Amino acid sequence: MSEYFSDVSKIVFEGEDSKNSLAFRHYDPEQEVEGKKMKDHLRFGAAYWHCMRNPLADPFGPGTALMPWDDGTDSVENAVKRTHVFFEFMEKIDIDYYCFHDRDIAPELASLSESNKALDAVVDELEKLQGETGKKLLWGTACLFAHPRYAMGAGTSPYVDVFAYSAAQVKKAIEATHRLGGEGYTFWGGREGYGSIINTNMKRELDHLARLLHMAVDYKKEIGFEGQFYIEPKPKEPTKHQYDSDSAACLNFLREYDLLDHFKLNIETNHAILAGHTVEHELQVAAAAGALGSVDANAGDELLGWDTDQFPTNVYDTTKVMLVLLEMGGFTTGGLNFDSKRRRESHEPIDLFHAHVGGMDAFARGLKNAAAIRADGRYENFLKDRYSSWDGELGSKIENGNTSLADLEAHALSNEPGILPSGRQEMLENLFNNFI
Ligand code: XLS
Ligand code: NI
Ligand code: NI
Repeated sequence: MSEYFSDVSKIVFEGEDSKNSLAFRHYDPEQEVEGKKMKDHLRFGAAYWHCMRNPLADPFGPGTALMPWDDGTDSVENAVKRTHVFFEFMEKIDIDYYCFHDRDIAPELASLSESNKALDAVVDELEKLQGETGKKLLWGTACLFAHPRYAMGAGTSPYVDVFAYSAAQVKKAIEATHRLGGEGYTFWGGREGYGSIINTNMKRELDHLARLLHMAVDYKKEIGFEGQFYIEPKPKEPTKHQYDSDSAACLNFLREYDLLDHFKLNIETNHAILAGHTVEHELQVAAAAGALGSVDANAGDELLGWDTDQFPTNVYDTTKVMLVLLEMGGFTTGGLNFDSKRRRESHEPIDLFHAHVGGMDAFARGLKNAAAIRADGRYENFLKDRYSSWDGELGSKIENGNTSLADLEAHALSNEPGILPSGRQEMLENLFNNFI
């Protein structure tokens, strides 16, 4: 394998006492937690778009990222070269999975058929590299938001030719994902929403989006693709409103259009914050519906109101995420994909390593903390106890749908609630802190 990162050797676990900034202090891939290896709990993924294609521009200035391997052209040769850089990166950072959009890995050329041909050529190379290294595709997706044709949406465009073009791109991206043995395929509706409701037929746009997803489900069956379909909620940006705004809105959409059996959710931390939720709220809503599939691991900045896609470093947050995941029994097809980018000031290639080392260590600590909280049992017991009145005869009758309002009136007349036990929020917060 060629050496594009010649100043970095393979990152290894050195333990908490290590002073080496390019070593893991907590992420020990083979260490077992709750009877499973850390790497199998966490299933880290690297995002092709942020690692290889993000120039680190912001609204006030162009990109700063140094990418000495990239000649800046739209040639297939350049695209193929990037795959080698990316695989060297994954080898050295010790990440097993990756995710891509069709247009990250291969250029968009003058016509759809040329773009398809370019995509095929790059997928050939990725297939080879996966075979040589054992790296795997967590999920693929189509970029239905960057090109000006998608300025008004893709599956929700007012224009039928745009809808058809997006369907063609989805078809091809599912094929590419299938060829690469992808464990999933994500639909993130980057512009499936509106800038203003004044020029929008919301009902018609939602009907169309559901049509697109139904066709994708049909096509998946037709070609025998067994990967999991995901929808990734996000409330806004750059739209004023996106239809897949949060977990609850996605689940409602999937139910309304009879798609719930075919989709799970891919939850992103920064999107949860934009929706006015915490990530653990979004995860719990998805998990309660049996629809928590995968996680785009990142962090937002409380003082900035947009999707800053920062690397996760807050151990408190990663602990909460890992608690939900452990409660759920862990990932099946999903993983923790770093949908995260370096700051514009962190423009050197080596910053890619620092960023991922930090994210991986933060999640390894989150995993260990969450397992310790579960082993301790006090938190779980408190919750169990808090709801224990529901475990009695009346509670079970209500939960099983065997009571009427009149029954409950009869009960209430002779059982008025007295002073309730405390919710003990502060005590529980203190308890949680003991494990951080
Ligand atoms: C952007 C989204 C995007 C999806 C994949 O905000 O997070 O990166 O994860 O299309
Ligand atoms: Ni994302
Ligand atoms: Ni995002």
